[in-house]
Amino acid sequence: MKRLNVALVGAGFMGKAHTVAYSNMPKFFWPAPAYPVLKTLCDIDPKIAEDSCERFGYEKWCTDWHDVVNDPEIDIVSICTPNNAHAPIAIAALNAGKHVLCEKPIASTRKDAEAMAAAAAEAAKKGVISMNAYQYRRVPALVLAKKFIDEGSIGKILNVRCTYLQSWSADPSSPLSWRFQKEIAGAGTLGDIASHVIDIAQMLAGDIDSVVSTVKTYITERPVQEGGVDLLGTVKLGPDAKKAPVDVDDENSFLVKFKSGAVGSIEATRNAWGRNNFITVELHGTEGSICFNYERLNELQVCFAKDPDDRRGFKTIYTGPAHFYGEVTWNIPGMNIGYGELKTIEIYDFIKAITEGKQPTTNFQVGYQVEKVCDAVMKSSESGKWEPCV
Ligand code: SOE
Repeated sequence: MKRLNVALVGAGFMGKAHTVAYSNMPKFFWPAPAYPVLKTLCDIDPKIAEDSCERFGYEKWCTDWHDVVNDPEIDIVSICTPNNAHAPIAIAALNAGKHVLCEKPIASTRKDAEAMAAAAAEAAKKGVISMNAYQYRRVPALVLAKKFIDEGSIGKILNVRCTYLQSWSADPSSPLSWRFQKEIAGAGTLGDIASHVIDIAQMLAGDIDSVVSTVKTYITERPVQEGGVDLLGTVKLGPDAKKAPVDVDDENSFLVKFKSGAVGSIEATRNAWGRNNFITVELHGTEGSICFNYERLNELQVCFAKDPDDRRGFKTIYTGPAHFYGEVTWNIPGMNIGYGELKTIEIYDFIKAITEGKQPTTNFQVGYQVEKVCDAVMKSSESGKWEPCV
């Protein structure tokens, strides 16, 4: 079996997720399209790099990403760094002929996103694959939703309502990690989580044409976390800690018009007590409706207009062996999948794209399209007007 050497850049939360997925992919998908070999782990902090190398099972570690990009042995670069490092690493890796899986949002600025999409388009001519980690569109229930839509089961889509609500930053004593700093993250909740539902909305209903938005920052300063490691609200700092300003959004809500003529709304916040990974999607069509909530990710609700008046209502389909990759994850109804399996499915699609030489559905052009919507959301929050996503 063909073997592909993987280099991971950034050993935080997402680095763990990518590693688990590379390791597990051949355990679920066998024969695998190719076997990922955990070759090099790179992190700017030498202690973290050495420790994570041992823990995750990579062969070696380094602290400078140029070393992996220049290493002829490396086939794949998985980028799990803060957002402002995505562009330099991804562009150098693509130019060096490495396949790149990059965490979302694609970049911290629109300019970087454009440059990454251009580098990916050039590299694609030589069979190099680019992918953005918009894994939620691969939840089997959402793949089923797309199947219903493509088959015409809910008719013409009229309205798409999406939310992504979390609570991990609702406590003002949660530290100021890079996710609250514009220079590093580019945006707050908008790039971090609204981007996921923008991707899902566009996958289901086609490209968004224009938006009108409101963007809010509720907690304008946070205690400074020495070392800057992103602990996603799992630590709280006391009142004596030095504070620094937050210059990104906590919450954004926007109305959207799709190119198809459908309309809808998207709302995202990380300050919603009681909501954890509350990705919801509700679509209304001329022939029915579809409803999804990630907190119950193995379920899809559907309602068909053609059902008799006294039977019409939402029914719940439990996803399992009969659905997207269900026969290879856990092939017994009701075993269910979670975040780990979802990232594994994403890695399978990535490795398959590499071996087949076909760009995946979440390639850098798609990541750039999401960025155009985010850019229009920020513009509209300042202009107070509908802004085109161009
Ligand atoms: C934090 O909001 C976060 O880790 C996001 O960065 C991820 O993209 C999301 O999947 C889970 O929450």
